[in-house]
Amino acid sequence: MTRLIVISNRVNVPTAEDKSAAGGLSMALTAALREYQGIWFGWSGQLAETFTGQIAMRRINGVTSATIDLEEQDYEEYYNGYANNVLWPLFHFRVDLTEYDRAFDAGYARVNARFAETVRPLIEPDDIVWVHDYHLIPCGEELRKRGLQNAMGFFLHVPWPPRQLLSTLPKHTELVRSLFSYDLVGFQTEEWLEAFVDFITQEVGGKREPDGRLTCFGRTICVAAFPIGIDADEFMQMPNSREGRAAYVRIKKSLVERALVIGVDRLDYSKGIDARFQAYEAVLDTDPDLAGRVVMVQIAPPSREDVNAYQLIREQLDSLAGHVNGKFSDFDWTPLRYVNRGYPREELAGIYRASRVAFVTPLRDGMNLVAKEFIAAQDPEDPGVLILSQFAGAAAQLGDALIVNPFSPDDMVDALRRALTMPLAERKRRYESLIRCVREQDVIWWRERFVSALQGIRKHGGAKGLRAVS
Ligand code: GDG
Repeated sequence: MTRLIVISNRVNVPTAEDKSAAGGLSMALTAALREYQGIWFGWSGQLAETFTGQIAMRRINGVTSATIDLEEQDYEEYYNGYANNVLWPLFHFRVDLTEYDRAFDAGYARVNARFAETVRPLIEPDDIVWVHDYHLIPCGEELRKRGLQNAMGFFLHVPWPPRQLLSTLPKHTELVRSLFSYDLVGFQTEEWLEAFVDFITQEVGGKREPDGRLTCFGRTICVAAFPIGIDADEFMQMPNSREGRAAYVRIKKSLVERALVIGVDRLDYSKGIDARFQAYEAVLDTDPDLAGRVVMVQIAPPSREDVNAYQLIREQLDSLAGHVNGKFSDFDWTPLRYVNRGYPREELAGIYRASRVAFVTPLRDGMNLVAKEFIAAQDPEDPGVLILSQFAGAAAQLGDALIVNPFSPDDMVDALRRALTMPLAERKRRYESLIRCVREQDVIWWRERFVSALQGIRKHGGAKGLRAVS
C-alpha cells in the first residue's frame, strides 16, 4: 500500500482533546496522513545535549508522528541561522536583513543530512515522500544519496525570489541543484513558479520542456503552482462554536458600536504591520470624524524571538502603537489595541466575524491564510471587507478584495477609508466571489492536487516516467 511520508521542520499533530492550537495546515496534513496510514517526521522542538538520532514514535489521533531532538548548535546554525537569518529574509526580498555565515551553511547541511539519515529507515519502497518548506530544501538530495528511489515531492510555503536576489546568496546554485532531486516541486503561485523557471533557464542553462517540465543538472522534474487553502467548511462553522460566539460577544461588547479593523499576524517584519499602523494613524489624522468611531485590533503573537531582526520589529511596533494611542486616545477610547499573544482558532473566528475590515498588508507573503480565514468567518448577510496586499500570494486568487500596495501610504489610507464606508451591496458582492474561491480551492483541494500529482509520478516509474502536472 502507498503510504504518505511527510517531512517538515516541526511536527504538529493535533490531539483529540486540543485541536485549537493547531493551524489549518496541520489539520489538513493530519487528515491526509490518516487516510494514507503515513508518518509525519520532523524536529520535536526539544534540544538534547548531543544529537543521538533517536526517534520518538507516537500515535496521536490515528496518525504516527516520528520526531528527533536537535542539539543547541543545530538550533543556532540551522534554524535561527540559515533558515531564519538567511533564507527567510532573502525569500521575502529582504536581502538587507540576511546575515550569512559559513557556520550557518554547514549547520543547514548537517541538519538536512541528519533528517535524511534518521528518516530513511522508516521509508518503504512504495511510499511517497512529501518534504515541506525552506528549512529542508536539501533533504531530498540527502535521501537520494542514501539510495531512496521513491516518488518525492517538495512544497515551498514561502515566495521564490527573483534570480537577481537569489544570486546574492553564496552557493545558491547548490541549493537550486538540490531541488532537482525531487520529482515534483510545488510553489504557492504562478509568480513564484515563474521566478524559479527564470533562474533555471537564464542562470544555469536549464530548459523548459514543451509540457512545462524543467530539465537541468541532468534531471527532469515536474514543477507547478499549488496555492494552499484553508479548511473552509470548518472555519465557516467556527464563529458559531461556543468559543467563537463567546469571543464575538466579548469583543462586540468592548467595541460599543465602533467599527473594528482587525489584523492577525505572526510578529514578523514581512507582514507589514508597521506600515499598517502608520496608515491607520494617517486615516485618523486626516479624518477627525473617525475619532471614537473605529478601533483597530492587531493580534501579533511573537515568533523567532532569538533572531535580532524580530527583536527590532517588536521594539518598533511597541513604539508605534504607543505613539498612535498617545496621539489619539481619549479617556473612553483607545484607537489601537496591540496584543502580543495568540488565541485559539475558534476565538479568532469569532473576532473575525465581529470585524468590519481585515487589514492584511504583508510586504511579501507566500500565500497568507489569515485573508482566507477572515472571509470564511464572515456573516454572508453582513460581511466585512478584506483589504489585501498585492504582494501576498493570496492576491492572485482573491482579486475581489480591495487590493493595495503596502509600500504606498496613500493607497493604504484610501483603501482603509473605502473599506470603512463600503455599502452593504458592494460588500456582499465582493464576499460572494471571495467565499466561492476560498471554498472551492480549500486545503483539501490543495493537498489532493499535490498528492495525486506525486502518485501519478510514482505510477509512471518515478523520474524516468514523469509526465507534466496539469
Ligand atoms: C507560512 C507562509 C503561507 C495567527 N495568529 C494566531 C493564529 N494564527 C494562524 C493564522 C494562520 C496562521 O497562523 C498564519 O498563516 P499565514 O499564512 O498567515 O502566515 P505564516 O505563518 O507566515 O505561514 C504563508 C503559510 O505558511 C501556509 O503555506 O500562507 O505565506 O509565510 O492560520 O490563523 N492561530 C491561532 N492563534 C493566533 O493568535 N490559533
